[in-house]
Amino acid sequence: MAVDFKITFNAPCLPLTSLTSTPLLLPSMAKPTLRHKASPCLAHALRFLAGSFLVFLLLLTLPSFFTPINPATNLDSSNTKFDRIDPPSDASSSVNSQSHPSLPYDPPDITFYDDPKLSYSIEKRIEQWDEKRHHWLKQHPSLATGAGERVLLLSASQPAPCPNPIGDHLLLRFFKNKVDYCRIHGYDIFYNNALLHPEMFSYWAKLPVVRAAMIAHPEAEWIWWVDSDALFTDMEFKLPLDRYKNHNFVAHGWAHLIYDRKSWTALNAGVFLIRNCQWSMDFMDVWASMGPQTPNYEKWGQVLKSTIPDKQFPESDDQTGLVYLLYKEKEKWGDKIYLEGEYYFEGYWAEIVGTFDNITERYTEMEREAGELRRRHAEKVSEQYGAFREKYLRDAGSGKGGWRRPFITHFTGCQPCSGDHNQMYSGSSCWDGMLKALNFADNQVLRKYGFRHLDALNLSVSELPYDYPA
Ligand SMILES: *[C@@H]1O[C@H](CO)[C@@H](O)[C@H](O)[C@H]1NC(C)=O
Ligand SMILES: *[C@@H]1O[C@H](CO)[C@@H](O)[C@H](O)[C@H]1NC(C)=O
Ligand SMILES: [Mn+2]
Repeated sequence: MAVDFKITFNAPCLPLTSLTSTPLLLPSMAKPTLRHKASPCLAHALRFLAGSFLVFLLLLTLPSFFTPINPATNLDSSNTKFDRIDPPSDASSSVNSQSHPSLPYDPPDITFYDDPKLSYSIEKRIEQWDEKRHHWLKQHPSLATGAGERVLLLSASQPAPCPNPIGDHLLLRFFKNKVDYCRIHGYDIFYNNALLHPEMFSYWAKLPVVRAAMIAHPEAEWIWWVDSDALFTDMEFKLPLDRYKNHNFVAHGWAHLIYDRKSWTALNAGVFLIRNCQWSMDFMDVWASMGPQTPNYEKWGQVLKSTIPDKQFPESDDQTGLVYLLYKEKEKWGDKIYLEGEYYFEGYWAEIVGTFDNITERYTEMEREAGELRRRHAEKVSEQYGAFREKYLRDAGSGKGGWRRPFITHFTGCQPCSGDHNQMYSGSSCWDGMLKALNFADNQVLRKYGFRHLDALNLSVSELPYDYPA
């Protein structure tokens, strides 16, 4: 037992899928003491369960209790045909258990949550996270199925109202876009607008959120950070998670720009995927140690500025910090970090916005020729139509120069909330660009509701004709 545990503990972070076959272990010596301490809680839980069971029995004996006011609903719930079209409750069918997890069920057994020493704060180290998480999953089998692929999307903005008069409206639309994407693909989303660490402001604020979300969501394998100023401009595209199975951190970037040029724009830290595992906890500890909450913040500013020559401002920032870690500690972190440069994992808006019109035209043309893409359908089955489209996109390329819809468009430098955009751009290019991107994305969503924006910059909509664009 102890030997087994040791092996698990020493193993590097691996995708959960490769770990589910091995027994899920927690230090067995920790259990009895915790269990002992928590026994009053257990008794309480049992009483509660017994109580619930009684109520349940009572309800079973009172069928009239269930009779809905609406007879149509009653018909539905007592219709035996309904049972037959339900997917079989096969444990190997992850789709089924993912869409019907026993959400409210938390067994009374002790988990890492019951450890009073566990802290959600980024300043407290967490250890043996892989074992803790796997042990929790073992106790929540309905959530363990499919956990290796599960993604939680995270985004955030400041706690106070935006200084830019249309800032909050823009953030609302950026947020709506993320909610749309998550609903279409069955992902959970957490939007934070509290500063979790008072000193970790601005671009540093995301690290405490990612850390807390990992603990709050042991059922999620990946935490996907997407900046508030980034939006999905291809609602169909799905992350190629399989490609990242041997990695724990994914960002848009190019290795040669890190190792040859030491450029702070060699990657972008505004969108990243991070695996929910101990490696990531350790990596974030190191990454966050360059932040404003540490006594070394100023020193790190100088170190980063002197190591990364094109860094533009003296304060230590998360993105340059990441480039620095890859450059200086490549052996330590590099082989678990995937720099995705093949598609717009996130893309620079100024390079993208001008391509929307041509892309729209190409897609419209494609749909004129392919009836299967024009067919109206329920939003829930959207992914199937995204998969249909792939064969028409074989020559579309991806990323710069291609005509596939860019996956994520990032309005770096535009600062929708503060309105304090980089002087490189005119305000109107930023605002028009955002409106264009938001409508471009929204049209892909509204279509499932039968409407579309006719104008790239106009909020009004009109109904889509049947068999559009025949
Ligand atoms: C859009 O397509 C037209 C016609 O094919 C082409 O001339 C133009 O350069 C394209 N614009 C962009 C931004 O790609
Ligand atoms: C948007 O389009 C509608 C309908 O075409 C029009 O009445 C309205 O004036 C437009 N709004 C703006 C701000 O251009
Ligand atoms: Mn950003």
